[in-house]
Amino acid sequence: MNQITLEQPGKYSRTETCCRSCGSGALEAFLDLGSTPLADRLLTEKMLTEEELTFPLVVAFCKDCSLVQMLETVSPEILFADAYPYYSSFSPALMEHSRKNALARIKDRDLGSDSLVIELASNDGYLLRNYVEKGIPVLGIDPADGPAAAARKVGVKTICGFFTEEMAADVAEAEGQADVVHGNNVLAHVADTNGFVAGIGKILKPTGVAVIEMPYLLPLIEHIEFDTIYHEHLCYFSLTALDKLFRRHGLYLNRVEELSIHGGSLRIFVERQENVGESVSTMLANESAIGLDTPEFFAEFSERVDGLRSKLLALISDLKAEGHSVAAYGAAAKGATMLNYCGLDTTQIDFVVDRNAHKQGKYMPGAHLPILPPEALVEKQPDYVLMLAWNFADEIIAQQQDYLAAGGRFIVPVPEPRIVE
Ligand code: JHZ
Repeated sequence: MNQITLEQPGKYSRTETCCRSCGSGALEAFLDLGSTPLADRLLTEKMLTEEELTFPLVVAFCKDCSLVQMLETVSPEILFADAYPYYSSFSPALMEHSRKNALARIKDRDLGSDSLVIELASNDGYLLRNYVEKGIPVLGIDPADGPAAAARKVGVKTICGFFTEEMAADVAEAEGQADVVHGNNVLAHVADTNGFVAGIGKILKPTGVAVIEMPYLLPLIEHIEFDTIYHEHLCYFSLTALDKLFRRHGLYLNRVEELSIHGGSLRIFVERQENVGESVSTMLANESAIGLDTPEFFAEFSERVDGLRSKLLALISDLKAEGHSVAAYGAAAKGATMLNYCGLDTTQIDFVVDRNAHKQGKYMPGAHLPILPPEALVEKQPDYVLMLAWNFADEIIAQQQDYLAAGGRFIVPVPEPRIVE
């Protein structure tokens, strides 16, 4: 694993002064969540005694192109290489969502054995395996070796590396251009936003389509999903900001769908010819009407985040004062932001459970909660469980009927803390 030591602060991050998309200097910071450890850098027992290096979590709005963005860029080698613990295949709901996505594209685009589907950030092959099953050639690209190895095991040809404009030219030459390019929850993660988008243009056939998903800024703000803010997420996209970004590279957002996954996401359909459909023009008009493209829209967000924290801390402190025990569900990256921003640790919360075997046996960054398998909920029967993976709350609550039947309760923290019995 890459070692981050306190002797080397500054070596692994830089603070941006210009917009990641348009290069303007007109950035206005509107949220400061303090300085936190890296959300997916889970700790081994040995690392618990070492001091953790933290990085600022400050978010700004670009007054020129409307892009909401993180000011700090942590080196991708540190964020995504060795020991990256996120494996997409642990969520049945995400698997189903991805299967439907692949089947729809096969139909829409009439894909067959002479087509090519490329996925950027293909993780453990959770999406491309659906094309492989239908005999459609695929290529996955992902920088994390653990998930890339898992993808190969399920028959997904995978290049382990960071997708860049240079890699795009090599891939197009060696493999040909793609009929469909997928990129789910990756655009916000890349430090060279423009290079990545230019690369998509290079690997896409003239008649091809890029189908890209990312969390949507509007529900993040409306539902106070502040915990989805962490160092891996450099951009928080509105359709307005996306449209400007892709147009700069001769690519057009012709269609958009709103999805409920990850607390509210967008799926954009990008092509090399301009043919903007009603779904896009309507959403752009709505963003402009509500002011999502103005700094005023974000003016009270920081206070609302503080308000959520106060309510959650008051609830947990009352429960503890009444003698109740509290655990948590989901060693999610967003869980790290929730715990660390709220200052919750092992003094209030005994442990966290997670189905991902790669996370079990480790500890949450900053908060140091031990990560146990989900069976620990029924074994230990804590009185309350803080739902850190609230985006999968319905699915998880359905799985935890035995815990609930024995008197257990969940605390769902966003958009405001509520108890589910
Ligand atoms: P989950 C992820 O963020 C990863 P995270 C990434 N940073 C990204 O961009 C966003 O999504 C969009 C577990 N779980 O996916 C699995 C169960 O244990 O919301 C995960 O560890 N049982 C690339 O990490 C965690 O919960 C279950 O039944 O914030 C959920 O993490 C289910 C459904 C999940 O995201």
